[in-house]
Amino acid sequence: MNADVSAAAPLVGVVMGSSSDWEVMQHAVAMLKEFGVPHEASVVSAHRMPDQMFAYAEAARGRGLRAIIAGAGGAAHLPGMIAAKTIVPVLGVPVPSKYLRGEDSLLSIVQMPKGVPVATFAIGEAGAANAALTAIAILAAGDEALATKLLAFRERQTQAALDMTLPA
Ligand code: RP5
Repeated sequence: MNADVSAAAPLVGVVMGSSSDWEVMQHAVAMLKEFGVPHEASVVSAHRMPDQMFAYAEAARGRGLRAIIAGAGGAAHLPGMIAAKTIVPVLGVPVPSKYLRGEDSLLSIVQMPKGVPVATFAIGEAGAANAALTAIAILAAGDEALATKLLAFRERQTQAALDMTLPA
C-alpha cells in the first residue's frame, strides 16, 4: 500500500485500484489540498490485494476518516467492496478504461444493490474533483471555516461565469 499522508490525521481517504488511476485521482487530492483538508492517498486494489482492502475499510472509521473517495476502472468493484465493510460514506469515481472509455467503470460503481450505497460521480477528472468537493461539503456541515471556504469557491465560479464573453 503506497500512502501519501498529509500532516494532520487524515479526514478523507483517497484510494485507487492502480497507480495508473493517479492521472484522474490526483484531481481529488488537489482539491482536498486546495481546501486544506487533511487526507491520505494510496493504492488499494480490490482484486490484487483484497485482504488489505478489507483491512483499510474496517479500520477507516476508527482512524477518524469521515469520507473515502475510491476510484477504479474497468470491473470497478473497489468502491462497492469498501462500502460493504464500512459505514464511512464512500464516494466512487469511475476511471476511464482502455476499451470502454470508463462506461464499464461507471456502471460497475453506480449499480449498487439497495442497502449498501456508493455515491457515484462523473467519469474522469470532473468526477474526481466533484467527489472531493462532496467530501468537503460533508465535513463543512460541522466546520464553519470550511463552509466559508466552500461558499467562496462557489462565488468565484459564479463570478468567472458572469465575466465570460463570446466572440463578436
Ligand atoms: C483497475 O484496473 C484499476 O483501477 C485500473 O483502472 C485498471 C487497470 O489497472 P492497471 O493494469 O493499470 O494496473 O483495477
